[in-house]
Amino acid sequence: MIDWPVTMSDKNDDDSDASIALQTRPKTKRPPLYKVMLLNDDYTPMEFVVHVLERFFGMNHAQAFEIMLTVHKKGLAVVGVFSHEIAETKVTQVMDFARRHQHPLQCTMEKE
Ligand code: TYC
Repeated sequence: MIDWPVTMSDKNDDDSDASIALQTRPKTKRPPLYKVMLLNDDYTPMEFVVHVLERFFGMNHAQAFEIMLTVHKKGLAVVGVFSHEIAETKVTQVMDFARRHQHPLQCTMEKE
C-alpha cells in the first residue's frame, strides 16, 4: 500500500472551504409581505375611520387621525404590512365592520 504524503492543507475537516461551499447560500425564502390599504370615499365618517385604525391596526388616536387624513387627502394609504394570512384577516375584519355599520369604506391588500 502506498503511503501518500499528507500535509495540513490537504486535510478537509469541518471548517475547510470545501465543506463550507455547500452552505454559503441557505435556501430559506422569506414569505412575501402584503400592504393593506384603506381607500377614501365621500360618505364614511372620519371618526369611523379613526376608530377602525385604532381597533384593527393598533394605532393610537393621533396616529389614526393622521393616517385617516392622508387617506382623505390622497385617496388611499398603506395602513400596515403583513403576511398573506394576517393581511387577509385585517381586510375581512375591516370590510365586515364597515358593512355592519353601513359605511362604504373599502380596504384592500396588495403584494409588496
Ligand atoms: N372622505 C371621508 C369624509 O370626508 C373620510 C374618509 C377618510 C373616508 C378615509 C374613508 O378611508 C377613508 N367623510
